[in-house]
Amino acid sequence: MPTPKKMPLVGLGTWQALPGEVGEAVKKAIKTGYRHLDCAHIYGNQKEIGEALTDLFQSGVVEREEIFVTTKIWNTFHSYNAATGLVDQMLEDLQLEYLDLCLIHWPMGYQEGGELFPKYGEHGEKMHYSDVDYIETWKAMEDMVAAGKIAAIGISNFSEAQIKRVLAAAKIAPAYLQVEMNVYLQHPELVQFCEAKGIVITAYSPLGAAQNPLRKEHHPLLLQDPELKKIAEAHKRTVAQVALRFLTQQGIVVIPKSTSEARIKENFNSQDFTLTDEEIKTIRGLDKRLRICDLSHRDAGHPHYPWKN
Ligand code: NAP
Ligand code: SBI
Repeated sequence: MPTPKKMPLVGLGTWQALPGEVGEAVKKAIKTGYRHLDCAHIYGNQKEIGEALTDLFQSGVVEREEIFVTTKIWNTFHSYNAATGLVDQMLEDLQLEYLDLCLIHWPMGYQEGGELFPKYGEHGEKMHYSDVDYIETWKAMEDMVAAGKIAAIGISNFSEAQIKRVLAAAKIAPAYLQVEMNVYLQHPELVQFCEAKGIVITAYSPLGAAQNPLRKEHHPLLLQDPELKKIAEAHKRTVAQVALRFLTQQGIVVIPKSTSEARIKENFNSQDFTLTDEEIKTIRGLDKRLRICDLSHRDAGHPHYPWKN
C-alpha cells in the first residue's frame, strides 16, 4: 500500500509541454529540486514523462518515494470500468507502480469509447455528453486506493456544491481540490470552505494562463500587472515569483508550467522571501474573479457543468 505523502508546495505543470520537450523539462525540474509533477491523460505526454522518470530513477538522481505525481481521469472515462482501466493505462504510461494523487479532471462526463473530445456540430462547437455521475468515478477511484494503485484521491474543477455531494457519498473524503487560482481569481469563499473541510487546494494557472487558448484578447495579463511589478521590485524578485509566493504563503500549492530551464528555476526559487501584510492586502485588492479556463460556451448545458452564472 503506498503511503500518502504531503504535496510539495511547488510542482511542475505539464499541460502544453510539447512532445520532445516535456521529458527534458521534467529532468530539469527534478534536478532543480522539484519533487511534485502535475500530469493528466488529456495532455498526451505521459509516456514521455514516464520515460524521463525511469531515467531519473535508474541514474540515481531521485527515488520514486521522494516525488509526488498527480494525474487526472479524463471526461471520457467516468464510468466505473473506464476509470479503473484508465488508471491502469496511466500507471503503464508513467511507468509507475502507484500514483500519489488521482483527480477527476472535470465533473462533466463526455461520451465514452471514442475520441477524447467527442465533438459534433457544423464547427465542432458541441460535445456528446455521457450521463455518468461523477460519484461513480469517485467509487472507482476509492477501489483503486484499496487496490494499492493510488495513495490519495481528489477532484478538479468542482464547485462547492459538487464537493459537498462527493463528501456525502464518499468512503474516502477528497483530500485535494485543483482549481484555476491566481492573483486575478482568488476564490476567498472556496479557500475558506476547503480549509474547514481539510481539503488542500492546488492552484492551476497560477501565473495567469497566458497561453490558454480560452484566454481572450481583452483579458489583462497578470504578469504585466503594475502593482505586482512594484512589489516584485521592492523584493528584487520577478512578478512570477511574487504571484506564486502570494499563493504558497497561504498554504496553497502552485503548479506553474514551464519548459524553459531559466523559468523552471525562477518558479522554484520563489519560496525564500515573505510578502508583508501590507503587500498581501494590496494583492488581495487585485482580485478580478477572472476565470480564463471557462468552458461554458460549450458545456454550460451539461448537467454537471460546475459554474452556473
Ligand atoms: P501557468 O502555469 O499560469 O502559465 C504557464 C505559461 O507561463 C507558459 O506559457 C509558460 O511559458 C509561462 N511561464 C512560466 N513561468 C514563467 C515565468 N517565470 N515568467 C514568465 N512566463 C512564465 O498556466 P497553465 O499551464 O494553464 O497552468 C499550470 C498547470 O496547471 C498546467 O500545466 C497543468 O498542469 C495544470 N492545469 C490544470 C487544469 C485543470 O483543469 N485541472 C487546467 C489548466 C492547467 P514557458 O513554458 O515558455 O516558460
Ligand atoms: C487539453 F488537453 C485541451 C484543452 C484544454 O482546455 C481546457 C483546459 C485544459 C484542461 O482541461 N486541463 C488542462 O490542464 N487544460 C485543456 C487540456
